[in-house]
Parts: sequence; structure tokens; C-alpha cells
Amino acid sequence: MAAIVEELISIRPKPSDGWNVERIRKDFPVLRQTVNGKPLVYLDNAASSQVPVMVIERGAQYIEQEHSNIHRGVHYLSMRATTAYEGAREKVKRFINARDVKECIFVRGATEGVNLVMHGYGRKFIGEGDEIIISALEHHANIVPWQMLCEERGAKLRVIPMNDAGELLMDEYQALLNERTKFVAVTHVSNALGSVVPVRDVIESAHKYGAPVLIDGAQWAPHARIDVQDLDCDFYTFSGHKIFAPTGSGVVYGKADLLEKMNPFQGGGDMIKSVTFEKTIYADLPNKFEAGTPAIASQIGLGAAIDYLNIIGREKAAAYEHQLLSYATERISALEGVRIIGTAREKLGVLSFTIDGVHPHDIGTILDQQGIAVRAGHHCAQPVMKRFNLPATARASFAFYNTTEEIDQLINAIEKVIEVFV
Ligand code: 7TS
Repeated sequence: MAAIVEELISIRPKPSDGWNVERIRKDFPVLRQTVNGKPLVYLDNAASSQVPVMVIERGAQYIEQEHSNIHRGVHYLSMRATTAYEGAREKVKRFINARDVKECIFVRGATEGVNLVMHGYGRKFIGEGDEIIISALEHHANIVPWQMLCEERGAKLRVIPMNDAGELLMDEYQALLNERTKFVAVTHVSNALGSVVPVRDVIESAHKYGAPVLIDGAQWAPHARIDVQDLDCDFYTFSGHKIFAPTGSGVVYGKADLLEKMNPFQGGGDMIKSVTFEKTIYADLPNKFEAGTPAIASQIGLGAAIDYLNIIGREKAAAYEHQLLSYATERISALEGVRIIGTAREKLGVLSFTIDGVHPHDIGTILDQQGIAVRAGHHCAQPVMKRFNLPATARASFAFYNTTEEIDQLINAIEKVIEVFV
């Protein structure tokens, strides 16, 4: 383990270096396989990114040597597990620049993060006639919970519209804000189009009306720095499995004063100070929001994934990913009959496209035959598809271990699709 960290540190790109993608790829065992007789080209990173060996080994170490429950035992293993789990929380705190570890709640992923805020804050503070603003770019995870709340409480869901490029119409947002606005929940980056949302402006404007803001950072976290204090967001959530950690890990950040006055999300063990049949006193933050045994191995893995990102250098990775997206955009734009869906000026990580006369699922299937993994479908963002009058798109999404050669292979495979179908 220590040897791997040392080795990684020794290859850490220096400001003068290029991005050593071949070296980085060696950290990801899953990339070494063939699919349908072709080397795997993994371009479905927006769904789940791959896990480096350093993270795999940390998870395995917990299972092999530390497997036990946290916060409970006075015995050696439990103390080790607790230290590792709380150590991961400390890493998360630094990763997002939270003021305190108690503001970092471990959840299964962004979906659970949004649901925690809806139940804990929404059900306590939002009522009849109140308004919740979301955006036209949202993943279902940041639509459905708010709809459920509106239905239950008689509140109203308002939606910031977008233009044909997939950019939110910020003037329309300003017009939606009023004294009835009690909550704003928007994505940081669209998972279907890649558009970056100007969340700083969203937050600043909402705060003028006293409305707290939740940012869904599921698609931002893998690519760029998060600073919750600088953003001044009230809540921020992301999934571990999209930032090179195992499934079942994730975080919702909340400002301590809001988390303190919210309802707990679930009731059970580990979230209490005392229980009698008459009354339960809840535990302090963050335990108040972490009922039951969490995904200990996965959250420790998330801590290791954060270490990994720090070691390889996030800025360098981001700059490289930016080059990949530009290169892919350029090459795909040049293909006749291929249309890029989502042409916002500021984009991250995601390239959605359609081919005239070909259903996106057929694109996905033919690409898979070439060993290329993309997602084809509505991307859990049906309102985005509806806005573009499409049932679905094909979507290539990138990580810092992808290469320009892989993009060339994608282009060749798309040309094959056109040959077969058009
Ligand atoms: N929010 C956004 C913006 C997302 O992209 C996703 C998952 C979620 C929330 C939900 O995350 P989860 O980890 O709780 O499932 N997006 C995708 C995707 O684009 N393809 O598969 C999952």
C-alpha cells in the first residue's frame, strides 16, 4: 500500500510535464480487459467511473484486516475501522473545504443526498403555497424527491428553462424568485448535456430571498474542485462511484446550523444519544444523519479515492479532460448526419449525440460490439430529452484515463454505424 502511494507520488505530474496517461491507465485494472475481442474503451464515466488499485486495496484491507462495526466496540478491530471511517470523513472535509467534519454526512450517493435534504429540511420547513425552484437540466434524482414533497405539502415546483444550447436562462430564474421561494435545488453540471450551471449566481440570487440552495455535484465532483465555503451553498451532494470510489459511497454536505435544525433522515442505531419509549434524543452531527451500519468499506474507499486524486493532481487531470472533450467535440462535429446535443459554452465531461435515422440504442449496441462502452438512453433526464424532442441520445463521457486514440476508435465505430444504418 505505502509502496503504491510512494510510486504514485514519484510519478506525480510536475507543472512542466504532459499528462502521462499511459502511466495513469496502469492504476486501473479494469481497463486491461478485452470486450467482444477488442480492447475495452470505457466512455461511460458519467454513469460510474473506474476504481484505481490504490482504492481497491484500501477497501480490501478493511475487509481482510479491519472488518467490524464502527462507533460501537471498544475492541481493537472496531477502533481501527472507526478510525479509518472517520479518517475518510476528514478527507472529504478537505476535499470540499467544509468548515467542519460534522458538516459532511456519508450517504449512498447523490440520490440519497437529495432525499436526505428533502426529508430533513423540506418536510420540516416547506409547506402549502411555498415554491421550490429546480432547473430544466436536472437528473431525476433532483426532480422526483421535490415533486414528492410538493405533492405531500401542497408546495409548487418551478423550473428554470434552458435555451437550445442547453444553458439555463438566468433572467428567467431571476423572474421565478420571489418571497414564496423556500428552496432552490440545481445541478452543477448536466449529466445529459454536460452544461455547467453558473451555480454561484444561482446561490447568490436565492440567498437574497432567504432560500437555501442544494447543489447536485454528481457530475462536477469527478472533474473540478469543490469549495463549499467559497460557493456559499447550503447543501452539496455527490456520489463516490463517479469519483473513482466504490458504489455505496457518497456525501451530502450541509451548513451546520441548517443540519442542526433539520429532522433526521432515518431513525435507528448510531443516530441517537438516548432512547426511551417516551422520547429519543438524537445524536450530534454528523451521526444524527447516519442511522444503522453504513457502507464502511465503500466510504473508506472514497477517502482513498480522494487521496488518489490529490496524488495525481486534480488541475492537471482537469486540463487533460478538457483537451479530450474538445478533441472529441471537434471530431464528432465533423461527421455528417451526427448531431451533438448540448452545445453550452461551458461544458464538462459529457458528449451527447444522435445520428440521423439511427436509434441511440442501436448506436450503443454497435459500439459495444467494438468494445466501446457508452450510455444510450434518456440518462435519467427525461425532461431534458423532451426539451430537445428526442427519446434518447448516445453519450460518451470522459475521465482522465481516456486517450485520444480511444476517441479515434469511437469515431471509427460511429462511422461504421452510419455505414450499416444510413
Ligand atoms: N445527479 C446527477 C447529475 C447524476 O448524473 C446522477 C447519476 C445522480 C444525480 C444520481 O447519482 P446516484 O449515484 O445516486 O445514482 N447519473 C447517472 C448517469 O448519468 N448515468 O448513470 C447515472
